Amino acid sequence: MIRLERLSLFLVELPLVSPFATSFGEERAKQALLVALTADGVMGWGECVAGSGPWYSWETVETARYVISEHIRPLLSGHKAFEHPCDLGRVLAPIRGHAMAKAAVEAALWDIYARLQRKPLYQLLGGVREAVPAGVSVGIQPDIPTLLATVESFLSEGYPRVKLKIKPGWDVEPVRAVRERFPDLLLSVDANGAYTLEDRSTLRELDRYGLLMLEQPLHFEDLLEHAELGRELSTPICLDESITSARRAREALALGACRIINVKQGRVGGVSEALAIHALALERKTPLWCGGMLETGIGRALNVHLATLPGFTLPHDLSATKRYFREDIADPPFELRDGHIPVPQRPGLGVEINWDRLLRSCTWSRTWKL
Ligand code: OSB
Ligand code: MG
Repeated sequence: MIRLERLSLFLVELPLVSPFATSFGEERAKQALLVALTADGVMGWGECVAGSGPWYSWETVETARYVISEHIRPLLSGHKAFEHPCDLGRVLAPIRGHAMAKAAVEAALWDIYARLQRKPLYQLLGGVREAVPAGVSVGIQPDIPTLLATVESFLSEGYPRVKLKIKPGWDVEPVRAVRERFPDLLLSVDANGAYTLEDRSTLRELDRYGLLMLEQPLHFEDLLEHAELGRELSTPICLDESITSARRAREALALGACRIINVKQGRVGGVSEALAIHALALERKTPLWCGGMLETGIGRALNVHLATLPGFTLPHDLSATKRYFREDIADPPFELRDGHIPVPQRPGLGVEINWDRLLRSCTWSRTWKL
């Protein structure tokens, strides 16, 4: 039994080593809300994937801070003891939506659960690998020569798969240039919902470059138009933003809206919901991979553990720590080994908070007794 004693929130800001540009904007720093839960003297950590503004999702660090402080905290106070992290879903059920806020709390509970059993988290999740295939997500670049140089340098580090962010006006040209220069590269693209069915001729042109997948080409809430587009393309469509729960994943597969799913535990409301999507994907033989949200070492560790499950069969958006930050708030940093990220083997998430760096990058924090 896990008996919760305290809840802490930390808002941190870490500079990114290089700006990250997508179809919805550019980020120069990573803002993250971290959750710490204490139980039986053990501290467990979770990272909320909500961003500084409502661009990728309607949730933000501020909405998550509000929902956790004002709505999740009282529910935790009223139900302090947990048999298993999967029990949290029922306790938080009165709160509709706010998947990222809920997921961050659930993540901290998983960390405690595994630490109390002195086991690395992936073993308790049913993971089957000790290293997961890495991948790198390359933001929109100022020009093609810069893009080629960026891709080249990631390949020299050993990344086995490259994903290019695209948007109208930055699509066919960059994809053609990268494909001509690197004919055998595992290459995919991610539009973050920047296109409509009126752009189908552009999207059809992308079909000629042997892409692994086309990620979230259309509106973040859409399933029907993705199904229609999918019938016109040979490149598989992968959904990211549109898959907000296992229920949505079931609908998407029933409609034929995607052939691949990008799993982000934060976007779907937590690890238990991600496990439900995993079970569905195994049953439906739908390949999964683990997406990323430029997480700090806390969130990245959770993603690495989740990516060890048998249904996660494609390279992930999991890169080495130094691709994101000069100094992370958790140790040790993640490194690339033969194109893979080794899975932490110590108990729980298997990374430890570096309190010096956490407090240096912290802009706000608060602790409550539960
Ligand atoms: O759409 O996958 C995305 C980062 C922030 C928000 C959305 C996305 C991304 C990435 C980065 O592509 C993946 C990573 O963490 O390396
Ligand atoms: Mg994406």
